[in-house]
Amino acid sequence: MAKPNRRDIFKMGAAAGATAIAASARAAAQPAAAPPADDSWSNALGPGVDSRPYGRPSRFEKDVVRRYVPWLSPTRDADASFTPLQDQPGIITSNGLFFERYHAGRPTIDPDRYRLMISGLVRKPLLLTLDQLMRFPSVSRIHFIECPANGATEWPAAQLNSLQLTHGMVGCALWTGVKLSTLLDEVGLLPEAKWLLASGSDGAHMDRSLPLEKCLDDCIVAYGQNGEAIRPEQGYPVRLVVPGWQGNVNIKWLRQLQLGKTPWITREETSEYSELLPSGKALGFTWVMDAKSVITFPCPEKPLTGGPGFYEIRGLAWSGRGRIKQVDVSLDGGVNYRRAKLDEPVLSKCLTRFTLPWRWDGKPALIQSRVTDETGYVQPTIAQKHKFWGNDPVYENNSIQTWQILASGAVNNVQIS
Ligand SMILES: Nc1nc2c(c(=O)[nH]1)N[C@H]1C(S)=C(S)[C@@H](COP(=O)(O)O)O[C@H]1N2
Ligand SMILES: [Mo]
Repeated sequence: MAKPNRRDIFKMGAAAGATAIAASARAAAQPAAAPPADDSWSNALGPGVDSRPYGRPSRFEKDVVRRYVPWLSPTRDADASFTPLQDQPGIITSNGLFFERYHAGRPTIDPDRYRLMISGLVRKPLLLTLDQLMRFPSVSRIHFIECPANGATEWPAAQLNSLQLTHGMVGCALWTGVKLSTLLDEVGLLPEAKWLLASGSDGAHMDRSLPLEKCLDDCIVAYGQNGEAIRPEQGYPVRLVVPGWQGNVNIKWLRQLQLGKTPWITREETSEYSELLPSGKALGFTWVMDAKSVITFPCPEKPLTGGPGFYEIRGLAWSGRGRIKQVDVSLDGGVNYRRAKLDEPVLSKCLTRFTLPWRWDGKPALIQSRVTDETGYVQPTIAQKHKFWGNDPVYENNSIQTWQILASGAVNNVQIS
């Protein structure tokens, strides 16, 4: 298909046909006869730098906020919120919109009193202040963090008619900090050290065991998030970033790294974050987040409002195993697929943006995206997932999402079995 230019886009809308919707779209798409007159904002001196020492989005963006599902959060303060992916234009999640997950709420940590302890099977245990941590050689990397419970409500059926609430427990940021391997080099690992326990200083003292191989690979003890200090929501002043692995091992408000011989098998590794399989056995340490993709436009929150004609289908794909190789988009519920275009940059363990030009004929459609990552892993259908996980799982729902487009342009969350 030739790349439509701007005029083609309008023409397609205008040529599209006879329905009432098409007629209103045609009206909306008519080029204006004259340029707009100066509005009030063009005739006044606006406020200057002093009025806003810390910037905020335009007040017209006030509905772009994190949201939560009341029945999933029975306590007064919701313990999980979701990123509004439908309003995220690129691969970076704004700090104010990054999803939150709290096991015991959000502590307020005084950076002057912050300490990071590295202990256990090491030659030289260390107790670091924040200033001392920041003196180490540093790196900056863009990675997503996703809670494995993202999409949990959608295991039994399509339940929540929302992109934000079905897929928004993921965010992607530029994390800056010290490579964990650098710190482990400093303390000197004893030969018996094979595992690391990372724990937080929140009321939950959330702690997870990590195999040394991953710790020495790409983990970051991070203090920066998208060009400023890590937000309190994300672990101020320091969090562990474990690229591509389950959100819950990315310990926030990090206070201790302990080296040992074997995994600790903490509460977070038994009563939580393990999954009962149909065989009756529980599967633990399912760290890697398998590849997932979703169409972010159109979606339930962003219907097709312009009638038939040209639209750009847009979406996000990510994999805990590495880079995205390809994304295929279906317009007919998974019968036929077209290859989408991947937007640069395509980075490892990072959100990747994809687009596909689409001329909507105004008829109902079932749109889906399916990602393949660089290891060849292909995003499964929900039926394929149920085969392995059984009928009542909680975690790891990375199945293909179907959005149903109605003739009105409205979009619904549906499940195709
Ligand atoms: N100390 C601590 N770390 C934590 C948590 C927590 O409750 N306490 N929640 C974990 C869970 S379950 C997830 S999914 C991620 C969420 O990261 P975010 O809140 O920055 O989005 O943080 C993890 N790290
Ligand atoms: Mo989580």
